[in-house]
Amino acid sequence: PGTRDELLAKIEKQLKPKRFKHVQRVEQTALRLAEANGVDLEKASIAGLTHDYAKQRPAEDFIQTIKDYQLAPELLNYGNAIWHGVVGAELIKHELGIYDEDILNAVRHHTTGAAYMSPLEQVVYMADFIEPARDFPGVDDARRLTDKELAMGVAYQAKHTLAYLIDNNQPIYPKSLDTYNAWVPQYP
Ligand code: DGI
Ligand code: FE
Ligand code: FE
Ligand code: FE
Repeated sequence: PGTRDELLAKIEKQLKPKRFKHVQRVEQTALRLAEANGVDLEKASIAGLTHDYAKQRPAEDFIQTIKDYQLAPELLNYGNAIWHGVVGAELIKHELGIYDEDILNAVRHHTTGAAYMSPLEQVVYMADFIEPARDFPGVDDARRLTDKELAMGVAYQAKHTLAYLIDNNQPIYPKSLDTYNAWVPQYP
């Protein structure tokens, strides 16, 4: 992995300035939520910085990676929105040498969530949703709930995202539905 500066330089090379600023804000927000929830700060930092590492890669890179690492073929039915986390984690592992499965799972699940999410995964999922530049109807409710109880923030995002996707006639990745079922009835 090398030093933090080396990691930052590799991430910066992959991202346009706007996206690079976003991942730095997600890191800061993840650190704050990690501190409040007893989560490992170094893992929160690395997961926050790397979560969108693959966001600007061409579709061919993801398709090749799905084949190379024999990931679920159903992934081919989706696109960048799903690939950059799930498939991006493999690129992070092999290009950045980050083998920590806690960090990789936080990247894998940052877009869709999952039925089971470790506290680190919850922190990164929420940090991406509420980082200071996020501005959408409901973001302040999401911030307030997340500060009150991390799991309530997770439930809020799961419901909000599913409603948004349905409203926009988007395909639902099954894991997004799993997240809704696992979290929303439990933290209404
Ligand atoms: O990468 P970011 O923009 O920081 O945020 P993200 O990774 O959380 O979300 C990327 C996009 O993924 C966002 O526009 C919502 C979309 N998305 C989340 N769940 C699903 C999804 N898109 C589809 N088609 N299906 C899903 O289940
Ligand atoms: Fe993302
Ligand atoms: Fe997100
Ligand atoms: Fe993000």
